[in-house]
Amino acid sequence: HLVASMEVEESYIMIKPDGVQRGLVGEIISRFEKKGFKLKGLKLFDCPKDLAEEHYKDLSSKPFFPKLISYITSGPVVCMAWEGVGVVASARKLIGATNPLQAEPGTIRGDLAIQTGRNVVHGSDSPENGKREIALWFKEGELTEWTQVQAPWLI
Ligand code: FUP
Repeated sequence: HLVASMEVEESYIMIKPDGVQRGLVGEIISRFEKKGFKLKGLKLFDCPKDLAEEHYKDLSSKPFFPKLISYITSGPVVCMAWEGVGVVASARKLIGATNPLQAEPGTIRGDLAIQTGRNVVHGSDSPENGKREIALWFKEGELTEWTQVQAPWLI
């Protein structure tokens, strides 16, 4: 059927420090969990400055870069690796537009945030970046391979 021809991908999803501070961790995780994607890695983590800079290196010339780095390193983040068919684009739909005021109601940012600089969650923008970011944020042994027993009902 339809999904059989589509690629299984991985997306790096991160709850940013404002999401942790505001007590939104469970709410945000549940959106991906209920959708049916498979969680392969999860940790609460204090992000060092050099890792934040590497993660956002494509934005290093932007005027907001220093503020972005101090935001991401201002408190613990929740790092997640999610797997599934089409997970990269789907996660970005669940997350909503970068500017939360433009994000549709029903999306995480549309429901839970106001400011671009406090937009509660990150999601990889391509399958390639999904792989790159998961390798960047997780060490070997921190990711778990497992079989989702409900898969026949979800796929
Ligand atoms: P997104 O993929 O939606 O996370 O958006 P970008 O990769 O374009 O931006 C990454 C982060 O940079 C955003 F989540 C917030 C921050 N940012 C700003 O602070 N100001 C901007 O004008 C654009 C992005």
